[in-house]
Parts: sequence; structure tokens; C-alpha cells
Amino acid sequence: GSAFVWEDPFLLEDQLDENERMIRDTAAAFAADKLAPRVQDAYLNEQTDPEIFREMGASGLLGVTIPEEYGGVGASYVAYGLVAREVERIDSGYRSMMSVQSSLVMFPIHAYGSEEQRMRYLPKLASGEWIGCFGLTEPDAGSDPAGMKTRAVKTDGGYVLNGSKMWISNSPIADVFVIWAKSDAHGGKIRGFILDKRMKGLSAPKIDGKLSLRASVTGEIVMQDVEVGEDALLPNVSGMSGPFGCLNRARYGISWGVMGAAEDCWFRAHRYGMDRKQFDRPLAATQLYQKKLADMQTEIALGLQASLRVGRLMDQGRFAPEMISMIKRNNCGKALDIARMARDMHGGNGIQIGYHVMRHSQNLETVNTYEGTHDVHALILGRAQTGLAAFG
Ligand code: TGC
Ligand code: FAD
Repeated sequence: GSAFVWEDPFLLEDQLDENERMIRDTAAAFAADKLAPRVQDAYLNEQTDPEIFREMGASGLLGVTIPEEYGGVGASYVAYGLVAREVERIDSGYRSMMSVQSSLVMFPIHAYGSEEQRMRYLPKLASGEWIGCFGLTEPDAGSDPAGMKTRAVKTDGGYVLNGSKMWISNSPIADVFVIWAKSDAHGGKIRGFILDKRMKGLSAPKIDGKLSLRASVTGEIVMQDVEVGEDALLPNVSGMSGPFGCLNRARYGISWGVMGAAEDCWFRAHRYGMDRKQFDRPLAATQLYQKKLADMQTEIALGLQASLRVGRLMDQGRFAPEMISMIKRNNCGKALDIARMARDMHGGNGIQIGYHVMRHSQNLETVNTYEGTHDVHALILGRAQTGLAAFG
């Protein structure tokens, strides 16, 4: 037999290799040193410090799976997931900044870009010198991105882009914009373009007033006759599989990330229940409190084990997108339940910024919605087992 480790019921630690543990420890130290001290002010004041990208880059946390020749770390998808978990343990907004840069900007440039595009963009994105954003969603095309209106029209030397994108992480501070548009020169198919912030006709106003994910800036992208050269087109992908290929990676990372946020809530509720006394006994000595702790422990252990399994399959090139829908949906939904529960278990203190749990629960409302809502992932899984698409 073996002793039961309550914080790590299935001994996840044993299932990681030395390199993965090292990258995880680097991310955990970074999160404690650089992110934790900033998060309360950033959240309360809705302020994103762009310097965080440089600091993440210096610690090797951007483009973890991108090969070293382009400035990445060349590590496994499991290592990438572990980084997401450590960063989101502090705040989902910080994980968002990291995962957009890594999975939604560096991944498509590496997977679909020309050698010149890779050399031009990837090293500066890996170091955090440049900040990237990913424009897929539009005001009238969220769950159904194929309904986008943004158009690229062929000109002599390139293309002219028109359209607007909505709810775009990092856009107000971005240098590099990966934009998905319907291209008339390619039979109306969706193609990817890399835009630079200084281009004429391109702007990215901030969206104010968010009550969730306040440490990560979100904006629009407005394109009015933006002229780009032929070298802006991502040459090696066409159709919706381009953006979906990126989303697969980001959704997978989110499945680990939200478990980090959930663990933070669970450990805080555990500690609070041990310390706080009512009716002459610790809250943690009551049956209801213990049931809640047991539920948290169980869902987190199961969720992490599932993400690890899918990560191993990704590293072997054997994943199906539906596997990712299952863990993105389940882990986000469970993390949101856990964060709300932890808020409740903290009583009145739970609504105060210094106790952290309500910030997590507010953030997880967004994470449950972006990258495919909880219900959209149910429909993807429903289609996969019935052959019947229920979206339309
Ligand atoms: P559908 O008919 O299913 O497929 C069209 C084409 O795309 C291919 N495909 C995929 N390829 C790779 N991976 C996947 N996961 C794929 N899913 C689909 C498919 O094979 C097909 O290819 P082809 O060559 O045959 O044309 O497309 P549909 O339009 O019916 O899709 C429906 C649905 C609901 C599944 C899809 O539209 C969807 O997933 N909607 C959710 C939208 C979404 O996730 N948006 C995310 C925006 S980015 C974001 O939120 C970033 S926040 C990040 C942060 O801050 O951390
Ligand atoms: P809608 O699609 O309008 O959905 C509204 C509701 O209807 C949801 O409950 C949904 O589940 C439900 N619904 C939709 N269709 C169906 C159906 N067929 N059957 C049943 N129910 C349905 N996008 C980017 O491209 N890049 C980014 O960097 C990015 N960052 C984001 C950051 C934040 C903070 C937020 C909030 C969003 C971000 N998004 C980004 C956009 C995000 O991906 C979308 O919000 C998401 O895909 C949902 O689209 P929507 O908001 O238009 O909701």
C-alpha cells in the first residue's frame, strides 16, 4: 500500500518526468514572485501591465511547445499544461495572456506560416518583446465563427481587409494581430493574415467595464481598408481547420489552467475551515464543510488526470478534438462550481478581494464561455456520438 496524499490523491507528481517538473517549478516560482504580488491591484484597477509578457518570456513561459530554433522551449504539451495550471492558480487573466500568445499566435505562425514569417515573428513573441492577439470572434459571430463578415479582397501586391473583431484578448496592447477573414481570391474560404499594429486603418479600442478577467485587457479590432502585402497571408492553411487547430491547443491548456484556479480555491477553503471557528468548533469539523472539501478534491483529481491523459495523447499525435471538448467543458464547469462553493465557505469574507475566491469565480465565468461555451462543447460531443449536428 501507499499513504494517501490528500492534496494529490492520484499521485500526479509521479506521472511527470524530470523536465516537466522542472518547467512546472519554474512557472510556480514565477507565479509566486511576479504575478501574485500584482494581482489584487491589477484586478481592482482593471490594469494590465505589458511588462508581464517580457517577464514571462525571460522565464521561458511563452511558446513552451515551439522548437528552440524559433525561441521556444521545445517541451511537451504536458509541460505547457503544467505552466497554464501554475499561472492560472494566480489568475485566469494571466493564463489568458500566456495562452493567447503561445497557442493562438505562436502556434499558427509556426504551424501555418512560411519560414520567413517564423523567423520574423517567433523569436520576438517568445521573448515577449512583441505581444500577440488572435481575432476570430466578431460582434455577430461568436459561437458560429464561420458566419464572420471580415473580408480580404485581392489587390495587385496583396490584400485589403475590412471588418471588425470583438472580445479580443490583448488587442489594445498587441503588436502582432493574427486575423481570420474570408478571402475572395480563395473561393471565400477563411484564411489567416498577420497584421502589424502600425498598419493604416487598423485600431484596437479597449472594452471597458468587464466584471470578470479584469487583469487581462480585452478589446475590439477594427479594420478599415487595411492594406497588407502577399507576405501577410499564412500560406499553409485554408478553411476553418486553421483557427480550430489553434483552439485545440488553447482549449487543452485551459483544461489544466482552470484546475489550478480550482486548486487555489480548494486549498483556501480548506485552510479557512481549519482556522475559523463557529459553535466552538472549526468549520472543517462539520459534515457539510467536509462534504464540500471531498467534492472539490474529487473533481480536481479527476479533472487533472483527464488533462494529463489527453496531453500524453497530444504528445504522441493521437488526440481527437472531441477529447479536448470533453476536458475543456468538464474542467471549466467544475472549476466554476468549486470557486462559487469556496466563496460560500468563506462566508462574508469570501466577497473581499483579499480572500481571492470571488475573483477566481468571477474569472471562471469568462473561461466557461470563451474558446467555445460549455453548451457548444456539449453539442460537439453530442454530434460525435449521434452523427447529428444540433447547432443550427
Ligand atoms: P464544422 O463543420 O464542425 O467544421 C468546419 C471545418 O473545420 C474543421 N474542424 C476542426 N479542425 C480541427 N480541430 C477542430 N477542433 C475542428 N473542428 C472543426 C472540420 O473538420 C471542417 O473542416 P473541412 O476541411 O471539412 O471544412 O464547423 P461548424 O462551423 O459547424 O462548427 C461548429 C462549432 C460549434 C463546432 C464551432 O464553430 C465552434 O467550436 N464554435 C466555438 C467558437 C470558439 O471556440 N471561439 C473561440 C474564439 S477564440 C477565444 O475565445 C480566445 S479566448 C483565449 C484566452 O483569452 O485565453
Ligand atoms: P453567443 O455565441 O451569442 O452565445 C450566447 C449563448 O447562447 C451561450 O450560452 C451559448 O452557449 C448559447 N448558444 C450559442 N449557440 C447555441 C446553439 N447552437 N445551441 C444552443 N445554445 C447556443 N475571441 C477571439 O476570437 N479571440 C480572443 O482573444 C477572445 N478573447 C476573449 C476574452 C474574453 C474576456 C471574452 C469574454 C471572450 C473572448 N473571445 C475571444 C470571444 C469568445 O470566444 C466568445 O465570447 C465565445 O465564443 C461565445 O460567443 P458569443 O459571446 O458571441 O456568445
